[in-house]
Amino acid sequence: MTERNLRVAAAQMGPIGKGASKSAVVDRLITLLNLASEDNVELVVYPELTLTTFFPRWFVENENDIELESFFEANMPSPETEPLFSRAKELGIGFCLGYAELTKEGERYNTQILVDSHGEIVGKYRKVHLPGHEEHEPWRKFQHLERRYFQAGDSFPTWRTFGGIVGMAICNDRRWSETYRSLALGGAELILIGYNTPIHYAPDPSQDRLASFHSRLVMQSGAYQNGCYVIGVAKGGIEEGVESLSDSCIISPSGEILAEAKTDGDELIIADIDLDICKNYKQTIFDFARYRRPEAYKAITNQTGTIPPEEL
Ligand code: CDT
Repeated sequence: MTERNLRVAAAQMGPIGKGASKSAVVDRLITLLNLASEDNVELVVYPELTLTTFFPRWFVENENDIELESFFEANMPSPETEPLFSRAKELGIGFCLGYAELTKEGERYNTQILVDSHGEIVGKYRKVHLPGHEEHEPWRKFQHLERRYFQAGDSFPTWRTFGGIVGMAICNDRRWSETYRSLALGGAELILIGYNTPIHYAPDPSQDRLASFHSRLVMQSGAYQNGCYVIGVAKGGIEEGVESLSDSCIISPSGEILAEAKTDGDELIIADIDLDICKNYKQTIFDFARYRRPEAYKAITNQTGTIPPEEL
């Protein structure tokens, strides 16, 4: 069997305060990039909305509010992020970066880009599953207003790059089996997922103690059921008084964890992966072409909510 080896890293970030400048954040990203270079890493994955604090925790009435706008990027690279692109290119390292995107048409997305080792943006993904709520809900200890501040993306593209087929997903996407299956139907062998997961879940706090378990559960099963590597990368720790899950990890197509973060702060974890291992699963137990039965799965694309049998 051939080998398609890649040394990858998850660049977990600790908290980013509301007052932190983007340049200060980029300095932290470059510090992790330099560490990655010392270990000959080829691809570094940063978290969701890497450049700022997780601002959907605050309600802002006016969408043209200057502070709200300051969390978004109208250009990528921007003057503040350009040093990251330059340093990565200089080191010959690719990276994946999550940020809040403002398009020329004024649309706002929760976005992740994939940059190759020459500093070229080769892929862009816009978050499909936007969790939380649209309006201010004062009963919550903190808000989760992604549905107010972002439009939803509409597809799960994949790209031939880094010697394999790569796809991306963002945070809440990782809880939905459709995410991994859609990406795997596009051939994904490596799925890059940044996240910000507050440990307190206001609609059902009984889930709080399970935050770590659920995060691993979905990413490990997504990897195994689709014969993919998954890199899950957190912005964790206590940010503006809200504790978020760390637990960044790199998962193999067997579903096993290859590397995991030990801290709640800025930390680089590294793994050597062989993309040909995906075939062990994609060509056997999860041979889609042979075993999938889409004619039996019509409900998955024909309906969103549940349609139970009529009550007797
Ligand atoms: N960022 C993000 O998508 N976070 C959600 C939090 C739970 S829903 C309020 C997540 O799925 O981790």
